[in-house]
Amino acid sequence: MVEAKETRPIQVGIVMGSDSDLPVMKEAAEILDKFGIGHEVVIASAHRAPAKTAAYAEGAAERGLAVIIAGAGGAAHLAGVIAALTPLPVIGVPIKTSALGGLDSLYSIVQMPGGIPVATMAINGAKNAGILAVQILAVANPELRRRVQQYKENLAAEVEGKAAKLAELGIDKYLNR
Ligand code: RP5
Repeated sequence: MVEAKETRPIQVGIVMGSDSDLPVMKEAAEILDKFGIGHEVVIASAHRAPAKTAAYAEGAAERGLAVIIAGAGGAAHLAGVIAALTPLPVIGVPIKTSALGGLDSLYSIVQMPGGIPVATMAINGAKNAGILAVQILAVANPELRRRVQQYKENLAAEVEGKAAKLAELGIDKYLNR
């Protein structure tokens, strides 16, 4: 469940090219909520609303944002354009498309020219975008870093739990639980 009204200081901007990206991009918001990080969710297309996109990117650092996550599909230039216009780190999320499966989005986002990096996630990798944003913020926040560490330890414990269950039950019983 993602909060509708943000009351925390906004540290991360989640931007997407269309509301059709929202079902994927909400996974980034959910991670930020899990770690208690204030964020905003914005629709701003590089092609359909270039002036809005430029104004958002140019004003983000001054407004106190620390990281921008940008998701788009197809000719996905949103993350790159934002990265060109802000000194903040930009994390790109290629959205899966029906025509080309998201490879179009991935290539559009990942193949940035030297000097303007976009940290590109997997296709539909909004969850990892949220985690990476938290890790960037955690560099200067020991308490947040401790919680990231705990998150990773929980993942390892889940794997251990599954491995133990598989060893106990065998393949068929494990799959038919
Ligand atoms: C991109 O075009 C958006 O990021 C979206 O992934 C894709 C399709 O947009 P809609 O036609 O669904 O609005 O700019």
